[in-house]
Amino acid sequence: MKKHIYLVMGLFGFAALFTGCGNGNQGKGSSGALNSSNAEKVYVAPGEHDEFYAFMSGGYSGNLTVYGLPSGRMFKEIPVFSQFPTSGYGYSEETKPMLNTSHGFVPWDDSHHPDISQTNGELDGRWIFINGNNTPRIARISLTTFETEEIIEVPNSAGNHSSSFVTENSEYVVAGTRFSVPIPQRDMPIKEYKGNFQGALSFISVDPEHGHMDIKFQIIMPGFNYDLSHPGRGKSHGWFFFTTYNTEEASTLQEVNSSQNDKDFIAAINWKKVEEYVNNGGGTKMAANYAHNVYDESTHTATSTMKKEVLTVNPIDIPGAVFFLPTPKSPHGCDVDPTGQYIIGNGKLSADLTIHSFDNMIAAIEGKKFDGEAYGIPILKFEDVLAGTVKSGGLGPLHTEFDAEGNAYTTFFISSEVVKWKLGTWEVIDRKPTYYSVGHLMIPGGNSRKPFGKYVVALNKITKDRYLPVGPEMEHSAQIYDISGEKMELLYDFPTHGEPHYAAGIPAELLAPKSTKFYKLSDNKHPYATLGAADSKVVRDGKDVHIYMSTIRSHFTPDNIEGVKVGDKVYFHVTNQEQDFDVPHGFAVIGANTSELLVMPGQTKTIIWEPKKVGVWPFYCTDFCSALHQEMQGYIRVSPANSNIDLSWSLGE
Ligand code: RUQ
Ligand code: CUA
Repeated sequence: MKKHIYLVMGLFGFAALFTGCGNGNQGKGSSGALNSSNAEKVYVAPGEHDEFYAFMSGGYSGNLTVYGLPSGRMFKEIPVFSQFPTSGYGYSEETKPMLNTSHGFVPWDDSHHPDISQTNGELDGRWIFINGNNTPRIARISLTTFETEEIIEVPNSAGNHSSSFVTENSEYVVAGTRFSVPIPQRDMPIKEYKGNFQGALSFISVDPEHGHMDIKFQIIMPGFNYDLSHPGRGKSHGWFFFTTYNTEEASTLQEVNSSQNDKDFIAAINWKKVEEYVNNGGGTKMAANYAHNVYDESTHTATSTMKKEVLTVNPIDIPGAVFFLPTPKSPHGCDVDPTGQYIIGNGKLSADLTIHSFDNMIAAIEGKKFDGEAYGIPILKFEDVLAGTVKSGGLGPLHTEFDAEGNAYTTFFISSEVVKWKLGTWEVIDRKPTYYSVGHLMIPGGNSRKPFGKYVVALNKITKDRYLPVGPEMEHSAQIYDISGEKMELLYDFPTHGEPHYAAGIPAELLAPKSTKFYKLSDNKHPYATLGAADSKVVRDGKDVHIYMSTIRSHFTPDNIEGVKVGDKVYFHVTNQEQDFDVPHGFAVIGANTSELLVMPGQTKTIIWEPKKVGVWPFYCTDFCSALHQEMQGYIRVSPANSNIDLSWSLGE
């Protein structure tokens, strides 16, 4: 035990060395002032477009941000798991259901790993998935509208971290639990964790046409922590690999107690076998309660449905479906190379990288060469599955990505560097410092069969002196390196929003041409849509007042409304009549307790306003839409609760 404490302390002491003050000089010293050719490599001239899109997870912001590479310019924040005042997402009546869960309305989450849908192991640019880590959920975002279209909650899960990675033809998006829990949840002593808590690995099917998600099955695994995962590809398509830690099943002081075992496991799951088993009627239906939220583009409205059942499977009921590969020192990243042959486990507390061979694994399974079992799951022999070890010389390896030339790039958190090494020979080719404490990294297409190479982006956890200080917290810092040559070259730093845990990059030409410009008004099926100014009206239904409002440059119809009373609940249903690219209108009314709206062309959005004071109150457009934007305004008169003023409104005649 003591030895382990010293090891941990030693590592963090070393970390302090690398992340301590004084690093400013190191930064300037080793990268040098950017030479002009480096500057040219990231310079995208005014009006020119970037070569790649980069989707950065927002971490504790709960969202997803879109950047251009190589410029590092941020284009958009896509709200996913968190309310977003900028557009009214999660505030408007149409989008509130997106944040519904079995715990009620959850307006925030911690988003982690974005992954783009694939066909034949290559990025197809249809959707991007991302996981909510805190209240376990998986979201699907359209890469034509860049809007969140669907969120499914994951029951029996907690700390949804080894997620959301897609199989080679987007058959499944996979979600694994980081924290094991009692399944089903129940009241029990925490110290009875060992042998009683379990970890669910969820396989969520993706409808090939519309992308709709459904939990096909959950594998109920032993009570370890399932940290990260990646699908097999090519020859290993049909398998999925998960790193585990805390195979000790410690429930207290994990920092020490879950670092006891010399090796934890990579769990190898033959999901095709499990799929066959459940298709033949295998598995047990378990009562559950989880939300499935779907946004309908034609009504511009989300609905939330509670699902009541999930299909669970016990891995020991399916011989040949699940195996454990011993992997040193609490592995974090679990990455599979583009050929599908190598499975890389990065032991956080190790200096070396462990690379397993898929062929060796299959041979060992066929030869039944097991080294015991854990809860009935066969453990393969480390030596039998090992393909090689990278003697990196770095400390704290986390994540690995790949280029198209047979090279791998691994981040080292503690020694703050990216190390480039060769698959098959395991030799280190190059290493470059990062500023500082890099977590994930991303190469466009770098976790598919077809990496695009060219750049690697390091997603650093600590920023410190890289930018002008802005108080105690700095935005995280990404760094882009040119990887087209033998040696990596640092090109540029740029800030990212929230804490990017992973990112996904894709050539711009695969997305830009199909990006939605506006929604067709004639396709708008919203029940409160106002399809022309002449349809504008105000309707009272008891204390509810529905305002069917249309907007077009530069007026609201109706613009003046009377007959509303204190105690009413006023619904502003705002339809944007524009049929042109990039002309949203905003809507804000004084004293609104939710937010404003930002309504895209052809769209209808609703906010509720509950006036508490008598008076004449203005509303206006918040988005500077035309030269007469400032004139885009109106008034709503609020009379005492007992007044008998009739509803009336003006249509600008
Ligand atoms: S984690 S810094 Cu959430 Cu992906 Cu490894
Ligand atoms: Cu519409 Cu400003």
